[in-house]
This record gives sequence, C-alpha cells and structure tokens, in this order.
Amino acid sequence: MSNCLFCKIRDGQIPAKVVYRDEVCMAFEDINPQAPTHVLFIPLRHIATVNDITQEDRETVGHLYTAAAKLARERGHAERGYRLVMNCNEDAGQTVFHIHLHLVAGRPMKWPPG
Ligand code: IU
Repeated sequence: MSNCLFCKIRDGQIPAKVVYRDEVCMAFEDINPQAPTHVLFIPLRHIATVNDITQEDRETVGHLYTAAAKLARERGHAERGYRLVMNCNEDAGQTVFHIHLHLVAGRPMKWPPG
C-alpha cells in the first residue's frame, strides 16, 4: 500500500525504533507509548484490518503473537504479565490501517478498557 504509514516504516521511508524483524513481521516502539513497554508488531505484508485476515494469513497472525510473547519474555514481563491488543476499525480506536499487535507491559492495567 503506497500510502500506508506502517508500510513506509517497513520500507525504511519513515524512521522508527525497530526492535525486531524477520521474514514475516517486524516490531517497533510505539511513538506515543502507553506503558514502559509499548511495541507494535506488524506483518510485512499489508493487511488493513482484522476483517481482512484470511485463512492464508493464519500463520502470519500466529507469528505476530509468538514474536510478541518472545519479546515480552526477553524484557522480563512474562511473570507479571502483559497485554496484546489488535484494534479493529472505528469503535475500537484503530487509527492506522495496517494491522498491528500492541504489546503493552510494565504497569498494572485495568479491564475493561475505556
Ligand atoms: P491503533 O490500534 O491503530 O489505535 O494504534 C496505532 C498506534 O500507532 C498508536 O499507538 C500510535 O501511537 C502509533 N503510531 C506510531 O507508533 N507511529 C506513528 O507514526 C503513528 C502512530 I501516526
């Protein structure tokens, strides 16, 4: 997607603090962190919303979770816990239309979210 912010981060056209990258996904620090750890995991392939995930994307989506859990472990968040969130469309507050898994950790969190 030529006009997608996260495709531009993927391609290095917009700078980001990249913390992980492999052949399927990458992760970078959220520009407006909501917790001591706030990292976004994106598939390299552009997928606009969770509504657009297909059967063929199952491994890719699973990959985002395993990569996020690995980073959470590496940063020492496994024991106390962390939150993984993927917002979909307006009511959930999605603002960037390239799916991204938020890894939020390092402070206690409330449920339900606002
Ligand atoms: P959302 O789930 O679509 O609401 O999350 C988008 C996130 O992308 C949000 O937490 C922003 O702070 C973050 N972000 C970013 O990391 N870099 C940017 O250039 C922009 C947004 I614009």
